Amino acid sequence: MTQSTIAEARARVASLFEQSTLSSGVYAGRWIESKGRDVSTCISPIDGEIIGSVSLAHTVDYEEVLESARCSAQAWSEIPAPVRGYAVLQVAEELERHKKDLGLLVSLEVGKTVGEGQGEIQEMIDIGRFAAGLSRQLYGLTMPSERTAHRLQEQWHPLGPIGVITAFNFPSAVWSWNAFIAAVVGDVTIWKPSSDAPLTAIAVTRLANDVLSSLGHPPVFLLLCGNGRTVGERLLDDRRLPLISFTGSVSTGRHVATRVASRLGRSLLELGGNNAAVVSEKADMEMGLRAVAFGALATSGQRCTSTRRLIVQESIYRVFLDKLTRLYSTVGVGNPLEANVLVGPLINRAAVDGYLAAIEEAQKQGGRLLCGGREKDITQLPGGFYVEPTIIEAESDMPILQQETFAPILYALRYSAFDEAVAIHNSVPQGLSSAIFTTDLREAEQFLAASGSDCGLVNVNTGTAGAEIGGAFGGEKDTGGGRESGSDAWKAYARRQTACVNYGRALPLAQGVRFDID
Ligand code: UN1
Repeated sequence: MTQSTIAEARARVASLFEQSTLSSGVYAGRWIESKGRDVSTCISPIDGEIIGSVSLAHTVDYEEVLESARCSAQAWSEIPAPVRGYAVLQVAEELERHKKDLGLLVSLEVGKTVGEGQGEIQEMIDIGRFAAGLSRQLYGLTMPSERTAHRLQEQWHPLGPIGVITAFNFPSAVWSWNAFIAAVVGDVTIWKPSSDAPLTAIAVTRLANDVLSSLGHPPVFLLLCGNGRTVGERLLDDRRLPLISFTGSVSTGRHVATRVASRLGRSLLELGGNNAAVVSEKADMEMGLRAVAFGALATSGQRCTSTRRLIVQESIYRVFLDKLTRLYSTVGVGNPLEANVLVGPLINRAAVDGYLAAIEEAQKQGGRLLCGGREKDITQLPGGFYVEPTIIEAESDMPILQQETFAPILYALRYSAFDEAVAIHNSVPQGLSSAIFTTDLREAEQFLAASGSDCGLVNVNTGTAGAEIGGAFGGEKDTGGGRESGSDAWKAYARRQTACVNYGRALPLAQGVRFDID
């Protein structure tokens, strides 16, 4: 069963690649040949087996990608935005045609369940459709001028080529949040995917540019697989890229922000979350249980939006934790390609080590293990990276609570008064996503108020993970302040220009200043 699902998935995704063995990881408007390039081997976290290999960018390839981006940016910016939007829509439709295979590729490459792999592709399709609509709505404001016969108006121009650096956990969706929105604005994206997920990036890049080329457009979705130290650092320092979008850890994000700022470039950061769900005694408990389980366990706790802290009112604490622990014991952990499995592997060995270290540290600090806590051996998949979903009873002053561990570890805390719940909730350096479960309008509104949750995303009676693309996505504090995806996040990819036109015959000056030369 296990082996056959994996073999079946591997056979299906093979159709997404031109070659079954070595794929080029660099697209500069043409796929750069692999000869003489370093090669990276791709391992599936499901069974530790090799699923492909990818050639990485050489120094000369970097320059070719940048040059291609410059040419494309020129041509693409001259195409009307609604025409660009139509092209992005066609890319979305193509992704939909390949949704099943692409989703399986995501599952094979990063270990998502089949449903989550498909969801990842759906997220790209959704943002593509959103971007197409947006392409007719890149509105600039018109302001009344204080001067006679003057027009004052803002317009939004493309930035040109931009860099997008993504993480393994959303190996294509987060790229599309950036790339599709940037494309309708008129930018060209140079994508550096995670070294743990280049195959998904290659497959998506191929499909997207083939669609553009069939419509007679230039390639605007360029790809640069390579390691962080060479390719990543060059992107950060490259003055030809006015914007670098980065998704990843807080510590790397700090480095990205500093480097990009030192050349006065802009960075768009989507860094760690350390998200909490508050469960009030007035919650719909069943709803809370399901949402907390999804938030903590989906993608094996490897989302920026994963629920890591659970803050429960003391009068229902014991009952809620008992029910949650029971729920955890029923959750299937193992091969994510199998139907009854909800928790797949972690991405690699280092992630398993990080999980084990965090649990040991939490226990040293006084945490009490309620369930899980160990690596999990799946007999048929000895090479996979599986761990047990874990709940640890904690105290709010334990230092480990300040830290994000990308694994299914949930720290349970209790509170007595509502204000205390909010204080515990806000007591971490990160500020991405938050949730409250309550049927009490006052509590819900207090959580939504300025003095409530300090995060970029706030949810009432739905969990911290699983945001829709229509809203702006991102967080405060150490999460980095960036906003991507929906709403008016498109403005980050554009150059705002304030235009003032005098259509009169006199030259009145602003603020009534006089400068009479004669
Ligand atoms: C991430 O983990 O970087 O809200 C993005 C969610 C997904 C996106 C997560 N739609 O969980």
